[in-house]
Amino acid sequence: MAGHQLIAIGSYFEWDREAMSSEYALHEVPNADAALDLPAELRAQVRAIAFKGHTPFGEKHMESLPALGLIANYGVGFDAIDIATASMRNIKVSNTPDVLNDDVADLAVALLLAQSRKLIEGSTWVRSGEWPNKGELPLNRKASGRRAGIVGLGRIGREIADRLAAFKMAIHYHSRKPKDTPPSWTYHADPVSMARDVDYLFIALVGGKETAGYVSKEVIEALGPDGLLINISRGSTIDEPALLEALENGTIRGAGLDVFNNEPNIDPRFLKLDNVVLQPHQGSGTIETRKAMGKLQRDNLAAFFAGDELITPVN
Ligand code: 8YV
Repeated sequence: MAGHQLIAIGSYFEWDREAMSSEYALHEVPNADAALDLPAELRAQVRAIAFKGHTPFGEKHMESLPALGLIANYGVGFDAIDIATASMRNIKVSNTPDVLNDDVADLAVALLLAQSRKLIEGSTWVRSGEWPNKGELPLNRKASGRRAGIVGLGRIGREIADRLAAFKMAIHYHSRKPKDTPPSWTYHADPVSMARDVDYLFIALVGGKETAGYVSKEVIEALGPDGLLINISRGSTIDEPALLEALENGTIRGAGLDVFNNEPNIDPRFLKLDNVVLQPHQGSGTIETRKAMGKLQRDNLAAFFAGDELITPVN
């Protein structure tokens, strides 16, 4: 159907494409730079885009779309979008928070369990056919009942903490300000002191310039040789070279990582480590949640074109 012109940047599922093309005159491009090559006549008419992915969308892209009023982001994190420039140009930005909290928090816990209980090694042990010869898997480590620290107690951080509380863990957290939490949870103003006091460090920060390298070498070292670090936020939130060094030297026991710098071409040093569980940025990657994210993105587009308030505005 030909309604408003809509550029969809990134790779969408069939259910999203069908839904978008039933409402709009849809123009799909694989990334932000490809949008620059669309005909000038079309670009001049486009008032909204559906944005997906992690490659930067900045000033030159906004300049090439002179009528742009909305960037509807598919994802809670909007670090790929230059928000300051968008705001300066009166371009609204929306995202897809909350609908993915459960999945991302589930994956954080799964990474901890996979790391502590050596699930990947256990699976290989069985599949290799060597179980009868090799016998029992070498003993792993107890996961429940220890001390967990959450860096960033936002919506996802809170879901992680609630899950860990059910694993009988003592909950510590670090954020800009203390939050309304159960009285037994411990607030830390300083991430280094928190890392010193916990066994597991979960990173649930918002990505972007403000949090780049926030989990510093000092924080990682403070976690200590029995510590595990789990990151489901953005690779950028950690000093990645310091993390690699700590994993290589055994300064910490291990890590569970769903996010990296330069995805999907991650630092090959990660591939040599046997104390890390690696995942391909799949935190929100369930059918249910991805459908909900697409719907929320489209609901924001519809609200914009109807002249209504955005449902989940960013700026
Ligand atoms: C991605 C995510 O958006 O929501 C986020 O911030 O990182 C993910 O859900 C997903 O990879 C789709 O691009």
